[in-house]
Amino acid sequence: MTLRLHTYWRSSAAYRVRIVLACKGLPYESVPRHLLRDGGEQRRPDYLALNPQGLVPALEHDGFVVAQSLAICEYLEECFPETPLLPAGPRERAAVRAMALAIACDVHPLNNLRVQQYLREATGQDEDAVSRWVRHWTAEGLGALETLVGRHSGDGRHCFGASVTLADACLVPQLYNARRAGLDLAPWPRLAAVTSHLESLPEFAAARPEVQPDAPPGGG
Ligand SMILES: N[C@@H](CCC(=O)N[C@@H](CS)C(=O)NCC(=O)O)C(=O)O
Repeated sequence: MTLRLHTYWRSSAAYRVRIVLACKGLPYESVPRHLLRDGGEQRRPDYLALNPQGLVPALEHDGFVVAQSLAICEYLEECFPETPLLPAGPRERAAVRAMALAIACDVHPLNNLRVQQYLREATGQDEDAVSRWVRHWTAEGLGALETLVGRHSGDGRHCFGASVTLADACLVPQLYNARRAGLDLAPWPRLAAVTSHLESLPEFAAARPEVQPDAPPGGG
């Protein structure tokens, strides 16, 4: 059995999948796709043949290719159900998915590289305007998530209940992005506490951008 993850060290969508792979104890090969070099390796024909969207991550599993981080995570959950990352009941699963999707569908896409590039290059926004855009949409999404985690966390250390779920695999990379964008996490104490606990777990540590094989020395 072989798993190959097309990834970029700083991609928060790939980071979600790396967390899930680590939580499930699945060894995999990393295939780095540098998102900035030469106009973006994710836009090269060989990669577009795998993922016509030209976005990382994509996963190859014994020749089967799947893109979209949450589709990948759900696929892994179904193929490798040990260490489940979704709870048992339909309502509980829906609650976890709703938090994961709030990040993956409503926060992350607005702040993605190609969106920021479009704002700069096609609409002529300066760095300050682009940063305000990123911070605005991130803060709005995280504010709602703070309330949801207050409702669903069982121990103040996980988004839902008292064990790691798909929502946690989405939260930690998004807070990594929020810190990169210069946001102060003080308005979201629950999210900060959950993230601080999760980042101390070996599975989450192994998925960190700075320890990936394609990370530049010193973490960029
Ligand atoms: N919804 C997709 C988003 C994937 C995505 O946007 N990936 C980013 C990196 S985090 C990317 O490849 N960006 C390249 C670009 O914008 O050109 C997923 O969850 O996999």
